[in-house]
Amino acid sequence: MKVQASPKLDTRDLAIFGKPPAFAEKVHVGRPNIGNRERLLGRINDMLDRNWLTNDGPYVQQFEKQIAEFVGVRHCVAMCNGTVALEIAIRALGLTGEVIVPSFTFVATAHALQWQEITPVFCDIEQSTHTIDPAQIEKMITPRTSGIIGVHTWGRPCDIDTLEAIAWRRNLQVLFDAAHAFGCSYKGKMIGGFGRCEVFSFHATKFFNTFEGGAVLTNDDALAEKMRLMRNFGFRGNDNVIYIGTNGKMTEVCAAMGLTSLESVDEFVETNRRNYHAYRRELNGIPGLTLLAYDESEPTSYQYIVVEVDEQVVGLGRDELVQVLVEENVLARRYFFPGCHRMEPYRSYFPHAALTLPETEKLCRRVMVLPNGTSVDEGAISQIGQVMRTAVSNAAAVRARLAGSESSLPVQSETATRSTTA
Ligand code: T4K
Repeated sequence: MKVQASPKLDTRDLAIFGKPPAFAEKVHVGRPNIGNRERLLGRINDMLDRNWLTNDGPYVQQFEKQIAEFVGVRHCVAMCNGTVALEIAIRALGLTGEVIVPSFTFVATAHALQWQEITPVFCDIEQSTHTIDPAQIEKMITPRTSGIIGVHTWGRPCDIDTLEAIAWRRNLQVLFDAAHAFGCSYKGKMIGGFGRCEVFSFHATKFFNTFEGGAVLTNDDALAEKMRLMRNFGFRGNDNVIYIGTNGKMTEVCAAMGLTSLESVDEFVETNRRNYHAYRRELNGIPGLTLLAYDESEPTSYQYIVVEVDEQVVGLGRDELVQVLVEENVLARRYFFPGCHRMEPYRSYFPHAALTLPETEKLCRRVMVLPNGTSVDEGAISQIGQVMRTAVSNAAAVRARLAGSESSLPVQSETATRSTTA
């Protein structure tokens, strides 16, 4: 990544005013971390020599063992991706009818339910935590409710104790979408061991990746056994299918990447941590911008650099600020925009859902995520911070300029957003 020489100290230095972008190449959110290439290639060569490419091969078995040890949980069932892992976990737990989930999540959480004709019932989040609001959950329980899926958004655990207590009291199952939360912990215990089970994603864009991949972790022996059957068509031994199943297997090459990533996991976290603190320094004191904080007394991955934009204070909306950054080749992302409840098929099924999700609605309009990981360094972060500072300090001029230009973002204005719920 090459930072262009000129600092962006003045409005006229910004790319939206026709100056060269801050970065010669695009800087992405979710650029994969690659560990030791030689060790990865060595493993791939061994795999090719063995001529064993998938179907519970030696790398997958080793990967499962090491992940289970890392997290401190009895079973890790590796899968081809996080979405299929969620689907299998949901099915193995026998969830039916309705399941309560936050709408502020990646759409896979909801799809994994709806794919099996289970209705995701969207619950609001707490503004301070960005995770499901336990106080709202109770109001959404009906006789058809079979479970709750909490999402550890940004790797910050949801209120696990309260969710488990509600589930116990109301005789519901609780599981966690921990796609963001590998390497994070809750009250001193690693995420992976809570609820009936927890689901990780190891997609390329996660700080710890297996190219594509996921896993379900559980301390429940019978549940783990059931999920192993389900991910392999229900086969127990040759020609003996004892259960309905699908193909959820992780391949050997993905496990090879996972084993290699695991060797570098501390390094990845340290890079993220350093970058997070650099962002803290750079964004400090910019009025109206709040960088989401991590609880540093707990292990965390520091993967997500989440900024909330208060339009009233900044004088620019989140979308405008994202547009300024995109023109500088910084591909900041609007996370979980516009919210699952505004995506199909949910938008058609529940046209009035927004009325019960005020905090989700607000957050979807305010949040953006900035690049992190091994592909950015302090120099790049300093330049990104400078662009944001300059844009905010000159909000009126920036807004006027953007109003006269074509937006590259598929912007859904607040007015347009509201009208879809009416
Ligand atoms: N639950 C939650 C809470 C999740 O966040 C996710 C996944 C899931 C469940 C499901 O897990 P998986 O089935 O995915 O394992 C990405 C990821 O595809 C997805 O894994 C992730 N969450 C979601 C939040 O983000 P996109 O649509 O943002 O990906 P994409 O292709 O736009 O890539 C993002 C950026 O990363 C791009 O700017 C380019 C860069 N990139 C991406 C890839 C794949 C690279 O530089 N190299 C690459 O190889 O969905």
